[in-house]
Amino acid sequence: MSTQIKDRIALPPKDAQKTNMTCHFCIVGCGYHVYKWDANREGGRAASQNALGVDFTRQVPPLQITMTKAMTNTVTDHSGKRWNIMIVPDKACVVNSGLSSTRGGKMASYMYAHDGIGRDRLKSPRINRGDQWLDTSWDNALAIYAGLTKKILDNDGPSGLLYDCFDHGGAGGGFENTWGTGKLMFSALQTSMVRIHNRPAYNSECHATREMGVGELNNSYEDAQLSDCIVAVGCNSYETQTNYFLNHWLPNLNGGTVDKKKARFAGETAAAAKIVIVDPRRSATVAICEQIAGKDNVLHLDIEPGSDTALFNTLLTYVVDQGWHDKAFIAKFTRGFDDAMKVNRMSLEDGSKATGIPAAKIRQAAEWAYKPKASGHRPRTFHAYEKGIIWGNDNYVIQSALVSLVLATQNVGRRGTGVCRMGGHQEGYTRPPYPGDKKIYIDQEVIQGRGLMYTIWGTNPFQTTLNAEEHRRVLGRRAQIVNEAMARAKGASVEQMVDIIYDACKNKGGMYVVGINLYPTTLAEEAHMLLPAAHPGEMNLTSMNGERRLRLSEKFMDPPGSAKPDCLIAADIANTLKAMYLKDGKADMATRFDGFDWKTEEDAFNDGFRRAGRPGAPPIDSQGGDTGHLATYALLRKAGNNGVQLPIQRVEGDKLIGTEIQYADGKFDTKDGKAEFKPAPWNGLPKIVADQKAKHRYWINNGRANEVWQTAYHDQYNSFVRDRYPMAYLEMNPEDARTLGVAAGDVVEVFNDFGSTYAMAYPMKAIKAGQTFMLFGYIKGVAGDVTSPWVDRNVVPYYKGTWGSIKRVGSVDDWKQSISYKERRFA
Ligand SMILES: Nc1nc2c(c(=O)[nH]1)N[C@H]1C(S)=C(S)[C@@H](COP(=O)(O)OP(=O)(O)OC[C@H]3O[C@@H](n4cnc5c(=O)[nH]c(N)nc54)[C@H](O)[C@@H]3O)O[C@H]1N2
Ligand SMILES: Nc1nc2c(c(=O)[nH]1)N[C@H]1C(S)=C(S)[C@@H](COP(=O)(O)OP(=O)(O)OC[C@H]3O[C@@H](n4cnc5c(=O)[nH]c(N)nc54)[C@H](O)[C@@H]3O)O[C@H]1N2
Ligand code: SF4
Ligand SMILES: [Mo]
Repeated sequence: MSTQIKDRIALPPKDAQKTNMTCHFCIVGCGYHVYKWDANREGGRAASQNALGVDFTRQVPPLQITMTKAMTNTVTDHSGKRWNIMIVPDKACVVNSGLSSTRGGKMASYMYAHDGIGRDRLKSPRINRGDQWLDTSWDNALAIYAGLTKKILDNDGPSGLLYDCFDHGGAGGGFENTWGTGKLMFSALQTSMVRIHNRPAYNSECHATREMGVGELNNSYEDAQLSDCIVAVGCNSYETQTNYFLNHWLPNLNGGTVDKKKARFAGETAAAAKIVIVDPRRSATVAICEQIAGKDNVLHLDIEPGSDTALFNTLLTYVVDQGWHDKAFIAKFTRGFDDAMKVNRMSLEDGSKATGIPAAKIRQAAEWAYKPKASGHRPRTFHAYEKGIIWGNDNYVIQSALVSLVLATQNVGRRGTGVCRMGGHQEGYTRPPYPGDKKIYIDQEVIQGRGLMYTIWGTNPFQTTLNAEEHRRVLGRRAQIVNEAMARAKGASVEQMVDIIYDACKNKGGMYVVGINLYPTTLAEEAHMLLPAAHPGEMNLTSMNGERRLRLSEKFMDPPGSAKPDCLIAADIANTLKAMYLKDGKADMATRFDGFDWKTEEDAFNDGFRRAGRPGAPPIDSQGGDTGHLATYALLRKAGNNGVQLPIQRVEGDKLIGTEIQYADGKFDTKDGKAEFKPAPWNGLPKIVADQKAKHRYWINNGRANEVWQTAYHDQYNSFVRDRYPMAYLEMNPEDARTLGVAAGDVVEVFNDFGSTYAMAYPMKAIKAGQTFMLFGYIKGVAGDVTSPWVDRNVVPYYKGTWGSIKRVGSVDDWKQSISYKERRFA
């Protein structure tokens, strides 16, 4: 037995295994190196004696290396051998240049160790027999899963099979796993009753911009360093896309990249970038930009919640009236400008009224972003946006307004420009086409009692969906019907149990609920089966970041117990069904489950991502495009943490050559290659939301905090996070708090017509009167409980548009001692 080193960080010896890892978590996709070595050994402090090549015999100079205790762990493989691991940021990765973040820097601690933070990981399939959870074998779990699926397929057709599934990259995603799950759901089962992990239907976050011919990830992170102005809309990038902001925005805001601009754009005026931030809230990003760029170079447009469309229409009108738009570009490369202008035209006065922003400030923003520079060139303005408008007031219309403004000023396809999602997770989409012809609001199907079996795959709607309280109440009631039936079934065989479950679902309104996850999570409170999944590091996984950079994260350790990559779980399900249909003599059905004979995740990658262009292969939707087949694991391994930016152009020797910026040739993603302007009428708030606003006093804005990753599925076990945030916090205006008799750390109830939830009050000067900001998706205090069921024409929700009342409930004495209520903004 080795002893774990506790009093210091063990250094990797010279011969430690070194592999590449893209951070599991956010879109940015920072590059890391994983070192792994026998837990009985450690490297020496001399540079020649450790794999980091750093001299630890002297004080290490500042920023030479980022290395903390949280970046280390001791793991055990399936044979019982113990290994030390260290996961440190890669200095040579162009994404993060050696930076980590409070999330990515914890990756090593979050890898499974029996005595570590991840100790509660699912290690084997679990089934609920009505009153208790039992660990079981894959064979047993699959027999029930596939048995029930088959019974539903045979009797009711695929519409009885509901799925809520990830569609992204990074942990709980990746090209391998989107393909595996997609092939199962869409080609094999052929169900259209599928929603995506963060919205209640199978749709896009970016319908309008795609229809306009402008894909949402169209530049490189480097373009943020080359821009003259950054217009950041509804994104809090310091906290949510941290190293994109720190490594690519700040160097431009502080003037550090001016020489680079001069060299690149000879003859053009070049200066430090200015930034316009559109966010009703003074976010940490606003505060930090003011520090770095100076207040004079930061314009915070703290618009009325949900009024972005009015702002973009007003800016467009002002630009056109000044003659700052690019007439030649509009004429040659776009269509629909005149028609859009008829609808989008909005005067400064009307725009100011709708947004609450003084006309002078709107004019100022237009001058920074769109007025020709001293050299006569049009400014290079990068438009960044994320959930403040994606989950904003009518996603489709806001994006139509924003991208119309961008097209009129040709701020796409030129270096230093772009109109891009800042992004959430990394991307990793490769699936057969969705089999349905309309968007189905799956949550409402559940609420209305439809569907018989629900698989919740790498997501947790209890904490993250809209109208979440009602959704969970109904789902819980339906799950309980199945529990009662199962509890009465004594000594049933698998076949008998399947019949009992089916009867409870089909005839009594029940629903059989399966979670496929790393952890039991809050899903376990209602689910009937849990299947253990593996995450990056325990499998090989490819994903692409917000500049379409594709990387391979290499497997370096075993998953806990019998946990498996999601693509191989999908294959197991398909293969079990195939065998069942063959046994039944139904060869035609059996063939639907062909093509899952994968041994490894690489097989799934080759079958999915690399499929395009292969003769006879059925169509797929893939971010790999038609050159995806050029990417092999072997070449990606060589490409390391810098990978390749999709689409791949060609292979030179063993180097993949990618694409830095899209639309440089003026050819957009429409049939005739012309970008399309779109009318974007300003309609105010949707009625159902406006009604809540009229009735309830506080805007319950909601979103993310730097330290917390998503539903806190790892973080909840880490005292570093959990002690700081025992419950979702609610930032509120100090005067409002006083009026309500609420002190810092008090528990408050937030409620409206749709539900009620609880939060920990966090009074803060930066928050305006009548407004709040609640941590979303948390384990305790679910913001989604009070969001309305409203969705736009494409079933995209308005999570940010919530109004509620607030009431003090009580206080927790403990918290007053242990939790700081200092300003979260950089002051
Ligand atoms: N009110 C409000 N609601 C929102 C939002 C908001 O801003 N406000 N934002 C929305 C957005 S953008 C998002 S992305 C969603 C997030 O909503 P979810 O997708 O529900 O949240 P996550 O925590 O990302 O869920 C990941 C789940 O998968 C598990 N998991 C992690 N890795 C793996 C893996 O490799 N395999 C498997 N099988 N499971 C894994 C985790 O344990 C966790 O339970 O919330 C949405 N809901
Ligand atoms: N630390 C951390 N980082 C993350 C995540 C995480 O969980 N934790 N999750 C990742 C994921 S999946 C996602 S999708 C991204 C989300 O990244 P972001 O979109 O940057 O994060 P949010 O906090 O959801 O919302 C951003 C801002 O929208 C503003 N907002 C609210 N209403 C409006 C409005 O009407 N108009 C405008 N213009 N702004 C508005 C809010 O005040 C908030 O500051 O973050 C990713 N990065
Ligand atoms: S910025 Fe995002 S990708 Fe980079 S280390 Fe942090 S969480 Fe990971
Ligand atoms: Mo997201």
